[in-house]
Order: sequence, then C-alpha cells, then structure tokens
Amino acid sequence: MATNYKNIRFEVERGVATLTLNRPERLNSFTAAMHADVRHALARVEAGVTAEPTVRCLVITGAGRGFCAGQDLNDRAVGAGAEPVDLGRTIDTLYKPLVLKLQRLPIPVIAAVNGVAAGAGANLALVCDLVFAARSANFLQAFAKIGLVPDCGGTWFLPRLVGHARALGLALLAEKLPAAEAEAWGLIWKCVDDAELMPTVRRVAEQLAGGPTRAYARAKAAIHAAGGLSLEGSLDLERDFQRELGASHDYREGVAAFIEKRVAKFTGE
Ligand code: T3D
Repeated sequence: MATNYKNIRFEVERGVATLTLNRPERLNSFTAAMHADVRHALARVEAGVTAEPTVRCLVITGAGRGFCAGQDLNDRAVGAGAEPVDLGRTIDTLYKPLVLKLQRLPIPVIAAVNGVAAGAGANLALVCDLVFAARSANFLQAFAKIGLVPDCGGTWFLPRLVGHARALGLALLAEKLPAAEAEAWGLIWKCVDDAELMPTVRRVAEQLAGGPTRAYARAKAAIHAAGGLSLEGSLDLERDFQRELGASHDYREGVAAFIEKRVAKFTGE
C-alpha cells in the first residue's frame, strides 16, 4: 500500500510502514505542510496497528542526502523588523504532539538516519526506539547557532542518553557529532556503512514486525515510564504488564515454541 503526499512518502509493506521525509532540496526540514502530512500518515499507522493486515513497525527516514534539518528556517525569516513568530505555539501545536505521538505508538519505531540530522531533525531521530545511522551521517543540536534551546525533546533525551556533560557540550557548542561517535556515546543504537543502512533497517523492521508486538509496546512504555518512577514503581509496572502479557497469544506461542524446539510464530496478539 502506498499513498501520495506532497512532502513525504508513505508505504506499508509486510507489516512495516515507511515514512520518508521528502523535501530533499531543503534537507527535509519541517514546514507546516510537512507536519500535516506526517500527522496524517501517523494517524494511518495508528489505525493500522489494529487493522488487518496490521502495521507492526514504523521506519522514519529522509529522501536525498539528509535525514532532516529541523524547522524550515525560510518560514522563520524574522529579521529586519518582521513580526516574531510565536515559537511556543508551533511547539505546542506541531512538535510536541509529534514527539508524544511517536513515543506513545504501540509498535517499535526505527529511525534510519541517512544523512545529517539537525535541530528538531536530530531530536526526531532520538524519539525513535532504535536509531540506525549511515556512517556519513551526523547529529547536530543546531539550536544554539540560531539562539534557541534544544527542543523536540532534546533536553529530555540528551542527558538520559549520553549524560549531563555530553548533553551540555552538544547543546552549547552545536558541533556535528559523527554517527560512529554517536554510537560510541550511546546516543544511537548502531552506525552502519552507508550502503548497508536501508537493507539493515529493513531486516530489523521485518524482524520486529514479525515479533510479539504487545510485548514490545509494553517494554517501550515501561522503559519510558522508568525515568519518573522509583524501583518499586517500576517493579509494580512490570508486574502489571507481565500479568497482562501472560494472557496473550504470543506468550503462549513463545513458551510452546521453546518447549517444542521450533521457531515461534508471533501474531502480535
Ligand atoms: O517552530 C519553530 O521554529 C521552533 C522549532 C524549532 C526546531 C528547529 O529545528 S530549530 C533548528 C533549525 N535547523 C537548523 O538550524 C539547521 C540549519 N541547517 C544547517 O545548519 C545546515 O544546512 C546543515 C548543517 C543541516 C547541513 O549543512 P550542509 O552544508 O550539508 O547543507 P546546506 O548547504 O547548508 O543545506 C542544503 C540546502 O538545504 C541549502 O539550500 P540551498 O542553499 O542549496 O538553496 C540550505 O539552505 C537548505 N537548508 C538546510 N537546512 C535548512 C534549509 N533550508 C531551510 N531550513 C533549514 N533548516
């Protein structure tokens, strides 16, 4: 299944939805129109989680040589006496809902970072559950260069992923972090050779699309919740999720497959 959009490409194949940001001449930077296309596609992904055939993994990537350069600054030409744009409003109406939607999707979300990921584009990648990046890609908290603070969850994700010192270094110095270093720092899951990026991501996405979807959703939710919980709170949440998953088809199938020494056939139920 493929759908035509102006600013993105969107297709679903074998349980994997692929959303490609598609404004390569502007390094796939976000306009309000691209936000609208992304919003529409994500609503379809959400609806597809319970549809038949189901969507069980989402991949986000970029067309051309970049992943995403954040906000399109042509829409923010505020020099020479122009009226300032209310950035609080664009965060509230566009970026914040996007981040929360992705973090709460009950399926694994993979970022395939094919090239530079800057500003909100870098943090869009970090919202995803697994980040694969091409060796030639880099991550840039570009905000300080234009007098802004990291947004799109940057101030939340960066210290959690790489620690306080590195988070501040990235935010204040706004230097490009090459993909290999990003992997070494624990900012992303894996850096792979450029030619291997999409085949690797496809392989992993299909593996996840054939996996125990409900368990993935709960693992994702528990790990995100853990930041705001005590150990006891996390143990309680694990108990609740385990109780729920213990009654699932995929748990029964997983245990049966183990005992019968065969590969499990998970359905996501
Ligand atoms: O609502 C709100 O505004 C609040 C939310 C803000 C969220 C944000 O994301 S703020 C941060 C915005 N992003 C940036 O500041 C990054 C700006 N871009 C760059 O610093 C560089 O382009 C890169 C480091 C990402 C890549 O550099 P390079 O040398 O590989 O490419 P380039 O030549 O700079 O860019 C190629 C083209 O894309 C170029 O157009 P041209 O000259 O060929 O016609 C460039 O202008 C365009 N482009 C790149 N980034 C943006 C962009 N056009 C508009 N907006 C961009 N963000």
